[in-house]
Amino acid sequence: MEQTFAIIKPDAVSSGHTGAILQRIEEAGFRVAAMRMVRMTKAEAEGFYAVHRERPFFDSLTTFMSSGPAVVLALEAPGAIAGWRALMGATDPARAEEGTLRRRYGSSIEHNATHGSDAPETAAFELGYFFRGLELVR
Ligand code: FUP
Repeated sequence: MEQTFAIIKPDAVSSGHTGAILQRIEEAGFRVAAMRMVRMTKAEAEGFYAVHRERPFFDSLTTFMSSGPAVVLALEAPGAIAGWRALMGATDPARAEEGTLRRRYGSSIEHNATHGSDAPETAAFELGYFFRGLELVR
């Protein structure tokens, strides 16, 4: 069994798509091991995306991620990391496959509705950034 870290980003929360995305998550067979609504500060968003700090989109991305409430999740399934990235689709919604969450709910490469860890090491860092061990419910 594998765990991954997911975010329903501020664009999807503010446009009222939280419930629909959670339904897709459950229908796809993920177990929700932890879930919380957060309003990140700019500094918290910068810490989360620290690997991107040299990228030209860093300031805009972290401003967006701290612009309103988001939902953070720990998702569990066999192959959860790759499975959740497949359900999300490509980073740019315009390039994401039909039927994926980013295609359906994203509106730009920045406002792309969802986040998912890309590897076991990033999943471990990202889960630990938002959840204490005690919050991962069995
Ligand atoms: P992903 O792993 O699919 O979330 O994509 P990346 O790690 O490449 O990018 C992280 C986040 O940066 C994306 F979710 C959206 C944002 N981003 C931009 O805003 N502009 C870009 O050109 C690339 C990424």
